[in-house]
Amino acid sequence: MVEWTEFERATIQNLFSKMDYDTVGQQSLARCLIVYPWTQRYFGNFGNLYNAAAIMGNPNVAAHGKLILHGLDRAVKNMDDIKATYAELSVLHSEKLKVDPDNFRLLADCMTVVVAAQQGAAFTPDVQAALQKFLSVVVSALGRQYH
Ligand code: ZNH
Repeated sequence: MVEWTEFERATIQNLFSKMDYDTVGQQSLARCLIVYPWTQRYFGNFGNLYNAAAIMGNPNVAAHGKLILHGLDRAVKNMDDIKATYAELSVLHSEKLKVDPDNFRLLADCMTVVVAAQQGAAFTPDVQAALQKFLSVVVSALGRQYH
């Protein structure tokens, strides 16, 4: 089981409680699709992903980014059992959606950039470390059911 310090718990709860899921979700997924165009392959039904402006303005990207953030919220609320929380979602991404698990890390990194840009000076090394640890646990849990 993953151990969390009081600081890590407080930091994750604080970051997510203040987060605008619509904005952070949309920006994180859009950045991922722009910086790593290979990830677009999973979203063939999303319409126009022709260039960065189209991706930024695409309502399907915004809606799915928000959905992913709400998915992350489940880990925030179950920090002591992220593995079990994502067991089903991991099976879905592996067996049905066939999303390469490397992509979870790419999205997590894009999200870190978005959060850091929003937080400014409040994004200290300790905060960054806590967020990175949290997202690593999420990425590992989502990749758990792949074999
Ligand atoms: Zn995912 C879906 C979450 C990442 C791709 N997702 C999904 C959902 C959720 C999620 C919740 C819904 C499900 C149902 O319906 O049941 N994701 C998530 C999370 C994450 C993710 C939390 C991280 C963090 N994904 C991801 C990535 C990708 C994806 C990275 C790629 C690249 N997903 C996806 C898809 C889908 C999903 C494709 C399906 C969509 C539709 O349906 O359309």
